[in-house]
Amino acid sequence: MLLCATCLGASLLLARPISEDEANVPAYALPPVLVASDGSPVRSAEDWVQRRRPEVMELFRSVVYGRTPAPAPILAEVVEQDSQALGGRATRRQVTIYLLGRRDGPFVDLLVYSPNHVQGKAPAFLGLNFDGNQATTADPAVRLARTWHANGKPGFVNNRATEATRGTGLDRWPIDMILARGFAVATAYYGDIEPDHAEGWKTGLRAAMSPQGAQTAWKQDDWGAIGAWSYGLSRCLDYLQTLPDIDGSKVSVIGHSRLGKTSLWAGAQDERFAMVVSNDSGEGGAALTRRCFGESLARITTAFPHWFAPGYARFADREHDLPVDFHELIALCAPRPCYIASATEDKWADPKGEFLSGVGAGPVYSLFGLSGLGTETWPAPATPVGESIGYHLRIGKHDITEYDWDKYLAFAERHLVAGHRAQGPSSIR
Ligand code: GTR
Repeated sequence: MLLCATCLGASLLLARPISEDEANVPAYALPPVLVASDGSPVRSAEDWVQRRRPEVMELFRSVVYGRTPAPAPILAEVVEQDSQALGGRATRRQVTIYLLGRRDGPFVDLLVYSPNHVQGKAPAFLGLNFDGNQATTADPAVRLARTWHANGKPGFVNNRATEATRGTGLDRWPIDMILARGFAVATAYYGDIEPDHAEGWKTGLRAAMSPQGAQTAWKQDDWGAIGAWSYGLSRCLDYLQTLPDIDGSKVSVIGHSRLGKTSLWAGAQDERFAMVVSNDSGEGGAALTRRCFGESLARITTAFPHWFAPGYARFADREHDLPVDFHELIALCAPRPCYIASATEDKWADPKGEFLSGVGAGPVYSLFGLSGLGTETWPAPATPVGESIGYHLRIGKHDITEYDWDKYLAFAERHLVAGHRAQGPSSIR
């Protein structure tokens, strides 16, 4: 059995040790995605949309991520705009989005760059970031994040970002490349929506949307932080859809790791997202939890209890009783294009389990006459595959890199940009 150093301590506390050995994957049967709760088969796209999809949504809401409240109208204030940003290549907007329409309520500072060379409306990528908008770019005009951030990373002092954090996440946000390919890019700090720790909800969106505020006693199926972050993404989309230079019907939602779990849940719930990208999302994201490979349900709900509906933890070490698995989360994206990516050294996220989720979602894409991954064989590293579901296994560690973005851009070009589609799947190689 292989154990990563950071998991070793935690695994000792769990009933079933963490395993990163394929030999320890138990025999499992996935919940059949195309069998309705009454046992009847689902045979058409219409039947999926009308009958089965709502059932699967309900399972993810009631058991995994919790129930998202009805959206409130936003109030968006453009605080800074420059039509000649980045040496004239982009229009930059910095916008404060008041999530509940009130200036004294929770807000998100959204950074948007749209490419000046695109005539008309550009398709876009929208994703949350880990360290503030200032970390995603060296652009000195980008404002520092204003909300709580864990201390520990260099440049965060007294739980706030300082100038020293500017541009520290450039590798994860190849903004020039995205713009050059004709896409706009929008990003916001996830901690604006809710600080990422067990008590973070008390000063975040979830308390602000609860009648009991910070005194709320959460029920089993109430929403967790992933639900709150996803809600924030949808509100950012509300704003993007108002812009004259962005095509609001061609916005891809993207996220890495915990924010990849978030992009999947955002894309599942909000069908206005035209494409969904999960980068190394792992357990509680793209990975099949029944494989019990790498991070487990028990481990994730122990280490990060606030991410999920409180009731999700009752399936710790009982994955086989879970009425859903994560291939069905990918299926909720259908028929929209969905890209899942893994990394060879990211065993904690179960790369093969992430791929197999895509395989498991395939039958739903087939109902729409679409080919999903187009293969059931886990591809070799650095060999992208897929039609309506994309997949690659990047060589390297848990991260999101230019290699990943290049593949997501090619996939988006193929599916969302007229003219590119005709090139067919080979354009992704
Ligand atoms: C890890 C967690 C993963 C993943 C990752 C991240 O600690 O176990 O599920 O979400 O954090 O977000 O970087």
